[in-house]
Amino acid sequence: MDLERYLATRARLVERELAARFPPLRTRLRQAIRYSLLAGGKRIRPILALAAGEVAGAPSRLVLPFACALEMVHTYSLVHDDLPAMDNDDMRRGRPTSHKVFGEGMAILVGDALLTEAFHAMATARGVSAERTVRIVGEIAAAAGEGGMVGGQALDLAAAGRATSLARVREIHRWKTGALLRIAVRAGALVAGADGVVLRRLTVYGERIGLAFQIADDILDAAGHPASDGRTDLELEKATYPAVLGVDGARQAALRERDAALAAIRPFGPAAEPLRAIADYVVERTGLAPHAAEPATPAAPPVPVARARRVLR
Ligand code: GRG
Repeated sequence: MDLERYLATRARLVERELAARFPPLRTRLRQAIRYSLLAGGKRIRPILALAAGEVAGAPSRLVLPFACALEMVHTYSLVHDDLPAMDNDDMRRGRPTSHKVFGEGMAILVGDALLTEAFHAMATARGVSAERTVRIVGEIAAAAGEGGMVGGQALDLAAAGRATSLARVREIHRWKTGALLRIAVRAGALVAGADGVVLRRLTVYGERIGLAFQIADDILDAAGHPASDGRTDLELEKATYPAVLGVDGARQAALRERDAALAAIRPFGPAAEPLRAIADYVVERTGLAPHAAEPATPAAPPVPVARARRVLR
């Protein structure tokens, strides 16, 4: 499959929907929201939701409000994470951070608005039963909140500058980054009404891919890769895989997570090709990982990961 094309079409779908939800307005708040939300970004969370929906049998138009909600939650977390009280970053998605352009107060409000509007988008989604919607909303709230992303951020702040163990780093990553990626996959499946073994397998995929993604991000950061803008983990004295295992150990760990993700979705057939290609891409964006030893679908042509890297950067 052509991963580049797949990612580009799905990202366009998400971009169009986000732009339609936040059309230009004269207010400074709307300008600031659009500045951060429509600034590019890989859109990996909404794309995972759409891809999991395809595996489980949900049309994109039904998954889209939930996919966009995930991107809104993610963008709010980036805007708040960049604030002086947190990572104090000047650059995000290749441009000056929200607080640098609009001021700290407005950047806080951008995050507040995006988080709230994410739940508005899900509550007003059409075509999905109220029961399913409530379940997805509850799961996204849990993944974003104290027991997920925000809790992980708190652990991360507390761990900065201290010696830490692999178990602790894994826990921080699972909460801070993994929870949202995991629920992105589950959300797509839940829109389709997936349950039982399909949901379990997709959940394992989401968990493993979430960890692989964060480890890869740690490696890129340690290597000073241009994909990771802002201040480095080293400067911030963050708990990372390379800090605990070294870069090679971290790479091996990312590969193990990728392989576990691929194993979880092995029975799924051609509809899962995008998820397989994304799993490969997630570790290959570190530039040093080989393909999975056992191709998931032997007949499938190699995924053009080099080109996909350009799209996702
Ligand atoms: C609630 C303030 C607050 C923070 C939550 C997710 C998070 C914790 C902070 C974001 C900062 C950060 C660098 C987290 C690591 C996760 C990560 C790799 C974020 C970048 O995600 P990408 O690569 O970014 O998907 P794009 O720009 O492509 O969307």
